[in-house]
Amino acid sequence: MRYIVTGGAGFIGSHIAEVLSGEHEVVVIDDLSSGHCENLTGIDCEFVEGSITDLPLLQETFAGADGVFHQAAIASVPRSVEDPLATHAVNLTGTLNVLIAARDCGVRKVVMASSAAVYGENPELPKREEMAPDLLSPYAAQKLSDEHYAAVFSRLYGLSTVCLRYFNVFGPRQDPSSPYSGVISIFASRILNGDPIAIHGDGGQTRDFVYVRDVVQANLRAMASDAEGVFNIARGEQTDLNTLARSMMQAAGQEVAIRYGPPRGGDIRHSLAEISRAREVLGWRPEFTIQEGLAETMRWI
Ligand code: UD2
Repeated sequence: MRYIVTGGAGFIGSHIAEVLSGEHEVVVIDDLSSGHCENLTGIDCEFVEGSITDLPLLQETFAGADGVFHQAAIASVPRSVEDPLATHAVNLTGTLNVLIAARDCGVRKVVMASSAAVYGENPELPKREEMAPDLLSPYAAQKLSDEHYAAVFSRLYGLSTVCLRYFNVFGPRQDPSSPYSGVISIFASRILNGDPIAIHGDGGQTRDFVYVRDVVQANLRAMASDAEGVFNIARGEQTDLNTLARSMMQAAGQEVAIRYGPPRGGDIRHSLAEISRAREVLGWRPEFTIQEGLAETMRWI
C-alpha cells in the first residue's frame, strides 16, 4: 500500500510513518514548521517538504495513494487564540485541501487528528463522542469544523473518513523545548536535568494521558476498518498533575522541587474520555500503561 502522512516529521506523524514503513510505501509531507527531519532518521520514506496549504502540491503528492493519515496542524490552543487567521489557514483550510486532494486522487480513506479540545468546559465526565461540543478557542472551532467537513466529504463524495479525538498524547519526539509541548515532555526534561518543575494551579487538575504508540495503533485500526465518524483516543484514566509529577520523579530516580503558580488561563480542570466506541467499533485498546510510556519517554530524553 502507499500511504501519505501529513505532518509526518512531527511528533505523532513520525511514529505513524515509522510503523508503516516496515510494510508499506510511505510518503511524508511536512513544512517543518514544528516538525524536524531528525524525527525521520532511520525511517524508510519519501519526504516532501511542503505545506497542506498548497493544494496543487497535495494533488500531486496524493496520486496513487491508498490512504492518508492527516496529522499536520498548528496543534496549539494558545497559538490559535493569538492568531486565529493563521491557524485557520493551516488547521481548517489545510484540512479542506487534504480532503479535496484525497477525493480528487481517489484515495480510499483519510484518518485525521482531531482533539479533545472540542469538549471544552463541558463538566460531564467521561467525555462521550455524542456530547455537545463546548468551543473555547479557535483551535477547538477549527478541529470541530474539520470533523464536519470530513463527514460531509464522506456523504457527498464517498471518501471514507475517521476523526480521532486525541486526548493528552505523550511520548518520545514530543519536543520538550517547544512552548506548546505537553506537560509530560516538559516535566521529563526538567526532572532529568535536575531542574525544578512548575505546576500551574494546585496540581489537582486531571488529564487522560495516552502513549503515542497506542495512538499509532488507533490510526492503523481506523485505516483498516470500514468504520467512519469520530472516536475518542485516550486511556480512559484520569491522572492528576501532583500524582504525575511524583511518578515521574520516581521513574527517573530523581527528586526536584515543585513550584506552584497561578492556574494557566484557559485551562480546563478535569479531562477523562469514554473510549468504548474505539474499543467496540475499531477493536482498539490502549496497551501501554502510563508507567511504561513514561519510562520510554524518559529513555528518549
Ligand atoms: C491538551 C492538548 C491541546 C488541546 C487541549 C484540549 C497537548 C500537549 N495539548 O492541552 O492541544 O487538545 O488538550 O483540552 O496534549 N502544566 C503545568 N506545568 C507545565 C506544563 C503544563 O502545570 O510546565 C499543566 C497545564 O496547566 C495543564 C496540564 O498541565 O493543566 C496539561 O497541560 P498540557 O499543555 O500538557 O495539555 P492541555 O491539556 O492543556
